[in-house]
Amino acid sequence: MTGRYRITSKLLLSGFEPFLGNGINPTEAIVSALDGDQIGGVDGITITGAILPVDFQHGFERLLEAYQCVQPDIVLMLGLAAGRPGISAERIAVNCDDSAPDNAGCAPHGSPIDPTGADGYFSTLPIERMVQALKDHGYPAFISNSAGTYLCNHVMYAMLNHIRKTRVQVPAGFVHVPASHELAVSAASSSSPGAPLPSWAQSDLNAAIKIVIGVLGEKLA
Ligand code: PCA
Repeated sequence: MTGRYRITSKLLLSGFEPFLGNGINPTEAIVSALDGDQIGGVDGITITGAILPVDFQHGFERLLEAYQCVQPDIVLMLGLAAGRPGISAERIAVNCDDSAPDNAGCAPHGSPIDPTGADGYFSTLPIERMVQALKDHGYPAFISNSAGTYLCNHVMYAMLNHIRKTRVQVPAGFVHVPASHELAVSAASSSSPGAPLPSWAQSDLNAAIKIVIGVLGEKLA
């Protein structure tokens, strides 16, 4: 991230509904817990939450609706990356949908998200500082160089593409979170035996995202 934004800011926080074999999406619980919160006092960040459908046709539509309604100063998108051991700040989104079926049964094979868009967009959030702050608070975190080619990459790409094409200065980016204990337990009991998913307490996931938002609220030098 290279610009500045006001100390008093509106942050749009998105998460997703459950998808594929995951009966729970911990990002839904994070967004519900933080919706309406003010982080950093009266001069801090006010959070508005949006839960998106895991649907190539309607996922970004829902995010854009919330974006246009809230007119946020910052956009932080969240998604579940079941199997990853820590919080991962995504570096880049690519112009490609290529995946297993979404919740509406749509399984794209290498289609561009926007045929007129750039091949990729870098996150405009301070990903290094976000990861460092998480580690400083004792939470495992890392930068990820691929958000995949499913819904998370799709909405990250589409949001950054929209921001670029409308020539506004709104920092935006994506953070993947690991499974919650609840998801790991339900996955272990519903699928074939194997190592359980790495998982975190939901309260730690919520706390970690608050730390990330705290970083976004710091005035950039
Ligand atoms: N994770 C999926 C889509 C929805 C979610 O929470 C992904 O990583 O693309």
